[in-house]
Amino acid sequence: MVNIGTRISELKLRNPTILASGILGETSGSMKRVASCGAGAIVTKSIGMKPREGYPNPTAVEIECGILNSMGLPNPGIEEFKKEIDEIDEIDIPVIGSIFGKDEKEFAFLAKKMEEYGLDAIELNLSCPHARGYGLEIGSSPDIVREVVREVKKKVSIPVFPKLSANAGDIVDIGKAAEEGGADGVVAINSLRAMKIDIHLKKPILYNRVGGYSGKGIKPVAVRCVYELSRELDIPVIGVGGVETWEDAVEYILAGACAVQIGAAVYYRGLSVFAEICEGMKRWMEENGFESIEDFRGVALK
Ligand code: RRO
Repeated sequence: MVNIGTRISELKLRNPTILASGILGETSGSMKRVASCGAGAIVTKSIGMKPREGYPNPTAVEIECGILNSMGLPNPGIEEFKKEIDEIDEIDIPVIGSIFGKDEKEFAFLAKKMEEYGLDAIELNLSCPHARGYGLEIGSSPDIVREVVREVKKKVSIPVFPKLSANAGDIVDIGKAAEEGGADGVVAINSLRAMKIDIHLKKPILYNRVGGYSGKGIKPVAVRCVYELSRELDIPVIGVGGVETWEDAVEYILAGACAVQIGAAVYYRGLSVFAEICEGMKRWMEENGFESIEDFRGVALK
C-alpha cells in the first residue's frame, strides 16, 4: 500500500502538495476551500506589520509559460489577520503563516504573533522580487538571512522555513546561512524578477514595471535550486515553481524536495490540482515499487 505522507521537520503532512503563498491564502473562507480539496498544507498570504494596499493595477498579467505579478505585498496587517485565523479552527491540515518585514525585529514580532494565533509553522518571505525594502535587500545577504532566522528562532518554538530567491547570488550560500541560523527547512524559490513590455503601448505592462515571474517557465530554475540545496543542506527543502502535474511533483522529489508548493497551477487548473497530483503520484509510485516519498526522494542526487 502506497503512503504519500511526508514530514517537514516536525510537521506531518498527509500528502506533499502545499498551497503556495499569495494564492487564496488570505481569507478563512478560501483557506477552508483549499483544505477541503485535498492540499497537504496551506501557506498564507505574506503578512506584515501594517495593512498595505499594494500597487495600483495592472498588478498581474498572464505571459508566455506563466504569470508575471507585482502585487506589492497587499495584506490586512498582522492585527487584522487574527480575525481570519480565528475562523479556521476546523482546518485539519497544517497552516503555515507567511510573513515579511524590514528587519529581524519585525520578523521576530510577526512570527511570535503567528504562533500565538495558533499557526503550525512560519514561512519567512525573504525573497519578494520587487518590494523595495522588504525582499531581496534582506534575502540576498547571507549575514542578514542568518540573523533574521536566528532572531525568529529565539522567539518561536514552531518550525521556521525561510523562502529563498534565485535572484540573490548563490542560493546555496543563502541556504547555508539560513541553516546556520537554525532554520527547520528552506523553501525554494520565489518568483523570478522579470518584465513584459506591451509593444503597442511601448512600455512595461505592470504598473510597477518589474514583477515576479512564476509558473511553468521557471520550473527548470527551481528544480536546479532544489537539487543544489538538497545536496548541500541537512534540513528539508520544499520546492516551488511551475508545479502543475504529478510529473512535476515527482521531478521535484527526485531532486530532493520533501514537498512541493503549488501556486500558478491553482489559477490554471483549479482546486482539483491537489487531488490530481496526489492520485498521479500514487499510481507512479505503485508502478515503480515505491511505498513512501522517502523511497524516491533525492534519487536524482546520487
Ligand atoms: O505581493 C507580491 O507582489 C509578491 C510577493 Br510578497 C512575493 O513574495 N512574490 C511575488 O511574486 N509577489
